[in-house]
Amino acid sequence: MTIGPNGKVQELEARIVGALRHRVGKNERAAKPHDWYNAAVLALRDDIIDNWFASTSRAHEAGAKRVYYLSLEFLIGRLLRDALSNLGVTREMEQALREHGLDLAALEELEPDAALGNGGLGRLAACFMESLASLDIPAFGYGIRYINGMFRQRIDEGWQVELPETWLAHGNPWEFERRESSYLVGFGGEVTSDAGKIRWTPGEKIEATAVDTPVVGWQGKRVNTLRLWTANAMDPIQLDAFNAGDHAGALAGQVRADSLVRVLYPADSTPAGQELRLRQEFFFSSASIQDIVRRHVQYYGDIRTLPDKAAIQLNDTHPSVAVAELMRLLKDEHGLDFDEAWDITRATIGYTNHTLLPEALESWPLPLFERLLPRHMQIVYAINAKVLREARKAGLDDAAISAISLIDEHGERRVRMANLAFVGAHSVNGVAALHTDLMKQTVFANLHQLYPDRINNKTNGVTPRRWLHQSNPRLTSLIREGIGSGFMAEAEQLASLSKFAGDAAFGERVDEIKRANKVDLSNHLRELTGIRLDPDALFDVQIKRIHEYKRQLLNLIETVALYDQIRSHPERDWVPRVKIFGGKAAPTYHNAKLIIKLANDIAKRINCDPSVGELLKVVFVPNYNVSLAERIIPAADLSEQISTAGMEASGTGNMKFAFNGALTIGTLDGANIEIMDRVGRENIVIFGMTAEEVAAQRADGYNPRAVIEGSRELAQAVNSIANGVFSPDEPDRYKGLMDAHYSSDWFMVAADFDAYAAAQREVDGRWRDRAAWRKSAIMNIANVGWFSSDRTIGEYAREIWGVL
Ligand code: 4GP
Repeated sequence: MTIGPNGKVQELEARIVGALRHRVGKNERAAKPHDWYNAAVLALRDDIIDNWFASTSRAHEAGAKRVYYLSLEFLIGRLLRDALSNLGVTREMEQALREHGLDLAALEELEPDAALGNGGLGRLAACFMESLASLDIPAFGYGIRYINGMFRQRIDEGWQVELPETWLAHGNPWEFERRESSYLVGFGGEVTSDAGKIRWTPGEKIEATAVDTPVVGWQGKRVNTLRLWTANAMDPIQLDAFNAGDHAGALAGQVRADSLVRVLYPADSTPAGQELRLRQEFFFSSASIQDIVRRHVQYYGDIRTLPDKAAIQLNDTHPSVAVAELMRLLKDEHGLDFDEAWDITRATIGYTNHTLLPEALESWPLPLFERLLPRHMQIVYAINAKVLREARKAGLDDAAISAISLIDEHGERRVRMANLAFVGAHSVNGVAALHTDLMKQTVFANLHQLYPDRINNKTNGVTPRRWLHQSNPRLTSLIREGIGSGFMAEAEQLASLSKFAGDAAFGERVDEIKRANKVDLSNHLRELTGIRLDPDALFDVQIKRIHEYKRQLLNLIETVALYDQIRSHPERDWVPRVKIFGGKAAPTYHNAKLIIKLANDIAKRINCDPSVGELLKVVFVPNYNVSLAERIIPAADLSEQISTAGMEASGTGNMKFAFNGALTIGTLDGANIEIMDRVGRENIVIFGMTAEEVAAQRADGYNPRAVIEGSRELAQAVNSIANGVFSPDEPDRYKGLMDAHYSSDWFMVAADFDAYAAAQREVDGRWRDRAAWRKSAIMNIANVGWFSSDRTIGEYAREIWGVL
């Protein structure tokens, strides 16, 4: 039985009740909302499963090449709305539930966010999974089924407090455990050689078991698999120890296995530097590679054809060890010689880099790597020998050879995971044009010299299904009215909206929709924070991980400067603004946590100051996650994308805002540049130094003190923060943070401040001209279709994976 858009509500309703009774084990009288939620998912899931089987058989029968996306993070968020809308049965589900007095929107709120990612990299992986299914490309995502995922952020007295996220507390009706798909993953032990045959005998083995979640593409065309690994001890309980009274000790093996899948390492662009992290990386890479190789041999018999049937993409360096693991399986288990194994490995693997921040380029102390993975260490040395010989032959000098080496010889020896991924892949891509150029010029300059054809660009994208259709139904139906529904599958059709750019009536409707979204958000934020917002104010939003390079501080300091100006010149015609911030800080990142506290301190002071009244409000939204983003983005007027040029690899939030008609205020960084090229310079507010200028200033000896002292507004704002105006309970709280701007200011907040403040006043000017603002909003929506992840995945598919 399949429910199509015209399917019968009754059928679905009967299925929900059946699931409630026979699978959840409750009748209608006893059922709690959570039971209904589970029953609704189970009823819908039956259809998804049928499509899932059909998709798998189709790929199998066609002998199709599969894409395997290896990622330590999948920030998928909630699935119910996504599945309903991609299957086209939202209305039917609404009606079926209404017959039992239930509201679908309320049930959707019961679904916990699957927060298996930190930020951009993890959310990109989720968008890619949806686009792969929508483009009908057979694909598996491989990752870890974290029991607690990303931490939950609570704000206590303005400070971030991290709590475990218990997203699995009520079970997870979306997933299927596949006990039969289990693999042993070894650690430590020793390597011996017997008549030339190498044998690794691990000292410890952990069992990885697959847990599968279906990923539904647009209109249910294809259902792919997100396969997340969970860990079990070989010997979950040692009965002799238990019987001897050592109850905890008897369970130690399972606890050790659990610790591998307990938490997502809460770092974004900062090094993890922990043994546990390397163990997690190897655990999921090994299980995934074993699974891929097993499937290939089972289907096709000959491991040598692997590159014809499998494309493995490494999402950043976290799965780099997969290069060595694939080599090990090909050599030690399948008996290939080194060169043949190397050709197959390289032809199968691609690598995506997501950040140039030097501290985020993973490397592991050599003794740690060797102790945990003795066989892989040998393989890394063998690969290194081959690469360095090639480099020598190509005439590279000692400095270049030392930069290329998989072993970092500066100080304590370390294994460089980015270099391993680079040499082990046939394609290495950046995520926006500028980022890709900088990869060639900076971190990978020498590898690029040796392998000049390897680096390529694939500018990021986001799925318009989740980030327009599902999160902004009002705008979606207006667009539909104007240009039909084709844009959902082909986002570039949005271009026809530009014919409405000068249409006053259409512009007013866009405005009304924005206002309605702002009213909804204001109500939600009032519940969350107690702060009342005026939906007629300009909603100015910066939501993303908290990091100094993303420069939330630039925004906060400018907010303080604006506060000072409003108080000094109350007679001026100020544009009422709501400044919305949200984001998590890595728990060990002191300055990022201090920035959160500062945002809250500034909010506390400004929001109750009658001299600014409704002209300025500041909100820090606690526990920013995918579901909150879905509420906030459709309600934003202004999107803050203000990183120091050259530091934000791409950004994807910038694209989501533009899809929803917000104007961007941004630097010439990451994908902002490409957004500007497409929406037009007159429909975006660009300010500040270019990446080249940043590099030149740094090289010339930047003097932030002189800059601060030369800018009255900046100096006053920095000094008032430094002197405790916003922290009377602890006047020195921000002294160090602000002093750093005088002495080094690595992220060049001071250098860009005046340009940023001027750009904000330009925004005010544009806002006052309502017709022009609406036109710009429409031109943003009309011209960002290119940033659909369908386009990005199409490029990967054709140019890297060879599957389209
Ligand atoms: C992020 C980058 O910071 C961001 O610019 C980019 O859009 C995103 O990846 C997806 O490519 N990096 C991370 C990370 O999230 O953990 O390094």
